[in-house]
Amino acid sequence: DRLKKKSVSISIDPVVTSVSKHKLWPEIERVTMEQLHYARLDVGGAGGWQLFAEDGDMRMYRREEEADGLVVDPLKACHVVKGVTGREVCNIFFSPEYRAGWEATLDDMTVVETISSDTLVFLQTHKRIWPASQRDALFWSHRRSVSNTDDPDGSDLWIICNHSTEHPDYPANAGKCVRVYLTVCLVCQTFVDPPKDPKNIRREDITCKITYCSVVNPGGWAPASVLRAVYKREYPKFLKRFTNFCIEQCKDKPIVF
Ligand code: 18C
Repeated sequence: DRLKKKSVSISIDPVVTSVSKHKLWPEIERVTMEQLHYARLDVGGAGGWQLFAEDGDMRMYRREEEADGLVVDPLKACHVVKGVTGREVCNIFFSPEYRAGWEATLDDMTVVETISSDTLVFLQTHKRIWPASQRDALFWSHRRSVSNTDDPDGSDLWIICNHSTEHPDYPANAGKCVRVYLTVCLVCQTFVDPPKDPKNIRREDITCKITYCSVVNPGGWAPASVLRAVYKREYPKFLKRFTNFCIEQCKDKPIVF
């Protein structure tokens, strides 16, 4: 009987194995789960979040914070979008082919490493804001779904986590750009109302709840007043533009749950 048990073969997906052996994997795992936890915390109470933008169902909160004299204000935003699923929204946020369609601050984007189909490393250069230097960002981006046992009405969660990293071929501050350091997450959950047999669900029955969190360290000198003004203008613009882009992309396509 013992011998029989030993001969049972276990098949391990080679892609999953190689991802989990990548040197960044422990960090990707830890930061993604930390960000998910952080995104799910309420903005009320002792967190000190102040509402700075509101438009329809969109709410944006920030905390004024500095690190070594640089503005690093954390941002947390909530939005509710009809007609799209969390999986669709996360797919558009993650996939390189859509980025230029919604990321208005972008000058250039390159995928410098494919760790897995759900984990990429991006190098981006962003538009310059006078009088500061142009910025670039090098970060891993990871997509995953997480089963959701806490909320019986909602579906599983989808999360994209972006976090700055290093790469020997792309050192920071080597050219004209100053490197920014970011930790960003987008967490989405789909709700169907009224509850229906899955094959009869139409886009108008679907709602996607979005939480977006971001901390960006500007990496070098930038006047605080200009930076806070850019922040106040660009984040609401981003979330509206991005969610409208998702609605447009999905509207005539079959629903992807
Ligand atoms: O999360 C978002 N996008 C993802 C995919 O691109 C990813 C990238 C985040 C980039 C973070 C910001 C990088 C620097 C931007 C420079 C500002 C350009 C503004 C141009 C205006 C004409 O996670 C969505 C990101 C939405 C970004 C909103 C703006 C954030 C500003 C934060 C300040 C950063 C420091 C800028 C230094 C110069 C300021 C004087």
